[in-house]
Amino acid sequence: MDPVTRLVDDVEEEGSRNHLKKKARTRRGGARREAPIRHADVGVFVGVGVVGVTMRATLRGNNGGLRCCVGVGHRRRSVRAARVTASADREVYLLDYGAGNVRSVRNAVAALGFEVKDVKTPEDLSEAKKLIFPGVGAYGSAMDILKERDLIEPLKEYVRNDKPFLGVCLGLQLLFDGSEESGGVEGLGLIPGSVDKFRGEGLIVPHIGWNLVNTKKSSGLMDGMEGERVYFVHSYRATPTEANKDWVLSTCDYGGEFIASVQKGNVMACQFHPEKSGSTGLGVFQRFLEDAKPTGQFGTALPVTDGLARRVIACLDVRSNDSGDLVVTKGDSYDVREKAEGGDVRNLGKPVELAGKYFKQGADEVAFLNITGYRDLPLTDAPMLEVLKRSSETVFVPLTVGGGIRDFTDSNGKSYTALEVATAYFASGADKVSIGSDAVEVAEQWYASGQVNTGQTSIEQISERYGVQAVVISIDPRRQYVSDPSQTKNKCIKTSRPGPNGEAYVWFQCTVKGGREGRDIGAYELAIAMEALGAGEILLNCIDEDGQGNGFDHELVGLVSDAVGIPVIASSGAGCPQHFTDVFNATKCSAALAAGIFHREEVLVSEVKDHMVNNGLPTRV
Ligand code: 1PR
Repeated sequence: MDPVTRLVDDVEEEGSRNHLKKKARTRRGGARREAPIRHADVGVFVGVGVVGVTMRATLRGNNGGLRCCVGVGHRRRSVRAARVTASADREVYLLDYGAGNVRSVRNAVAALGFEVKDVKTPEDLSEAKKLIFPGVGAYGSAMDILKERDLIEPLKEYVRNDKPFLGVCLGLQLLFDGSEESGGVEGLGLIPGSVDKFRGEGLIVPHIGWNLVNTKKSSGLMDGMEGERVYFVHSYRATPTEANKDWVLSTCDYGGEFIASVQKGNVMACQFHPEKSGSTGLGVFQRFLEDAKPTGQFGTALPVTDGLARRVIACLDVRSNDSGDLVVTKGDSYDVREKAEGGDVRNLGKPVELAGKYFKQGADEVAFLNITGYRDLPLTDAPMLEVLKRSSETVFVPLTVGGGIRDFTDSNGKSYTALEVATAYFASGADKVSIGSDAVEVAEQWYASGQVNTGQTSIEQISERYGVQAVVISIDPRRQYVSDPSQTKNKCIKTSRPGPNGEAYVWFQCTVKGGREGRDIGAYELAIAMEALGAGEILLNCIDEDGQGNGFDHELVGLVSDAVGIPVIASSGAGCPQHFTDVFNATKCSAALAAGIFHREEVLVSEVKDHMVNNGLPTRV
């Protein structure tokens, strides 16, 4: 059977809960359920069934070409695909130079029925008939690693020989003459032009999220993608010029036009991440792998200036319950135990299963927070790593993981750095790591030492190695009321919800260890320090609103999103779809996150998206 049609999964209507609750069946037949993951017996679960793949990828005739129908959950997409060569070689080489999450690329390629072979030596490149170069991390370190491995000349030769090549993200940027990143670095020099930082008054950088592209010419890679959003995450970009115009395949608009993909002959590259762009992105990989030919049908350039979708993120707070199973839990103001005395940790489901469910419902990202990570060492917390590995097999949108990312010394006196912990998470399938308690400690020291960047903090080290876009700061603030701003050194605002004694002002106190300890630093001050140290995004929780369903705290979200130029994710308090549109309209936040309403199935992610579309917000559907 054709490997693509093998991937087909019937997604069927089920029950009264409508078009959205679908039953997944794997290609082997029966539904596969997630086994409990325990700390004691991790190894048992390696290779055990995972949540059913529900990609729909069928090929049908269409005007002499083929029509590729790729769908996820209820959001079936029917896109005109380029002609596909049935006899394409089923092997592809991957140039993984060990920086960042390449697991998802491997998983996407495998899901499409191709075998991945690794480029380890320059000789491998001469063997390769098809090559994917998924560049992740910072430009400077990528070029350094390629140089150390003697891969620069063989790579240039491969491209000059017009052999099938697909670069992804940094894999596109490295083709250019050089980059402003890492203090100015020379690239492979195969495409004229330099890669520069996004700039613009009020522009939020990094450019993170789902944006629209304007295709400039027909190609096997991108024909049929008009109107589809793809996932970008980057701070630097190449722009179209007279010198590189014969390379430009598509552009995107974010503070001005930049290059979204290039193609000349068999050499192609995308600034966006196909492996993180759901079914649309898998279609891109599929067309590259299957040697798709241009159809002549491609998207007309739309005058899109606000194409970047507001993101909807599903969050899974994960911890062990009293029986040792790793479960998704959910608190009320961070209390995750049932109300009865001696109550158990609330168990709202299994992490891999729920992540798969939210992907199918259309979540733009999924976040896992290991809420007891502050007291465990994630490097020995294999279940969490296993959750990531298994989720990344079926969830083709970005995964963030947080909890316990800090320097750590174990009971044997062995020390681990936060960078090592983050590296383990990236290697297991995380695209971003989120840092909570450690960020507070770092910010306190940063202010105490006169706001000097030492290069030694977890935030600096991880963003230096993996890029700023990979570092999220999770803030756990609690409202503190004062009757006069002089009563605190932290940034206060006048509040529309006065305190218990009628206090008219509020500041948002940072906490550590899951809200157990308050510190004398506000969310505003923390966010500013983190941006200065190289964080790429703020995940802004709110202990007061967590689990309450009363809506996001607009005062908090407004304060922080006005203070920084990096994306802010509003979190805590969502109770209905309107709360999402409210926070997007009232503040500059780039994304909104919810947990409880999704876990309890009170609201589906897709219902939030529908509401956003109906209210005119740029939305990925
Ligand atoms: O401090 O680096 O080890 O990271 C620990 C991480 O775990 C932090 O990101 C911290 O936010 C999180 N965390 C710690 N304790 C809890 C808890 O709930 N007891 N959960 C916790 C954070 C908040 C959100 C939640 C939203 C949306 N949970 O993630 O999902 O509030 O909920 P809602 O839509 O139901 O209102 P470190």
